[in-house]
Amino acid sequence: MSERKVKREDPAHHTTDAEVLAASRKLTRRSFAVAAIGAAAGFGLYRWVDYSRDDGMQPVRLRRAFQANAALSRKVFDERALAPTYPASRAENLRINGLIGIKEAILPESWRLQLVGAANEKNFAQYVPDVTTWTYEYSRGTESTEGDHFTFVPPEPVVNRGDPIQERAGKRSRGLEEAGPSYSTVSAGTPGLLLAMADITRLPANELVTEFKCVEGWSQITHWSGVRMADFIEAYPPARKPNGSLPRYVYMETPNGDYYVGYDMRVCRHPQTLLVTGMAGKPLTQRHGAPLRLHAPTKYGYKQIKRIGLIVYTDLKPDDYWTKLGYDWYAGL
Ligand SMILES: Nc1nc2c(c(=O)[nH]1)N[C@H]1C(S)=C(S)[C@@H](COP(=O)(O)O)O[C@H]1N2
Ligand SMILES: [Mo]
Repeated sequence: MSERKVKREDPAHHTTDAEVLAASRKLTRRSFAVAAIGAAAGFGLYRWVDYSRDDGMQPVRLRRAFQANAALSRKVFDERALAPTYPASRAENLRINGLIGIKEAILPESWRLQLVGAANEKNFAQYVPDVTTWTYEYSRGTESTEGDHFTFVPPEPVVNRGDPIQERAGKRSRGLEEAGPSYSTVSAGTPGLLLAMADITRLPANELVTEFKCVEGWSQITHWSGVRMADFIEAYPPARKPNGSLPRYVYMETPNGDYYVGYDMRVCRHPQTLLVTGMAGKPLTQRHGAPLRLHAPTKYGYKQIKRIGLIVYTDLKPDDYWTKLGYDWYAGL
């Protein structure tokens, strides 16, 4: 794996990889202590919690305890610290968990990344006056890629809930899953860039072997490949406000808008946050989020959106699927 060093100064928080590494080492021992306390507390809870959910998340009764822990872990695992990395030989096959927004197999050639909020967007060849007119196409059959079997689930009927965001001519309703529609999605007539995969894979390639942690209590060492989100942000920088400041947040959603995640800009600029195109040395499979998903190793799995269709740079704190259902926004480990 290649751990490319960031040589220039990071203007977002003035830290270099070396500083980040030093901070990370200092914090490791304390993280262990907290993990041990968490595990002890968790043991007691396991006996009375109902595990009826099948969406890859904790039962409701665990959420309150999780939120209390989150405030603590934020202090312990600073967002600038580096997550530990492992030799590729230790990587496992990541299980598939959570299919919100990706139940239908997308036709890869119909995929584009909509980017809203980039600086000088009209100067890009990929500029379009309305990103929302892009139509994603879905497969009518079944997709099977090397053990990752994708079963086609028929699209749900269009239900008009009277939400103006959903009234997009000829398009399926959005936000039909538990958390409902996102208030951060972009409305018709929003200009931006429509990026193809080549616009992303032209950026420096990176590999990373990290421990992937789901909030429901399992973790696996996973081998990722893709490009740094920080490099993406440098290639397609956010527009500054008149006072010169950069937007504080990044919003992402699936092409159908059903799953959506909000991030602090510094999380997206973290040197280990990747736009992932491959896993275990192979192209990413659809149920792991092909063609493009996020990996942020300082965050729990629910912040690691699979199948990104839209990225928005914004100063308004974005809507976030699981935060709406009671989970912590920071989702720090
Ligand atoms: N689009 C989408 N992304 C998602 C989810 C989801 O349901 N839909 N679930 C999240 C959760 S809770 C986890 S643990 C990880 C699981 O990723 P994996 O299936 O590649 O293991 O995806 C995250 N990203
Ligand atoms: Mo998860």
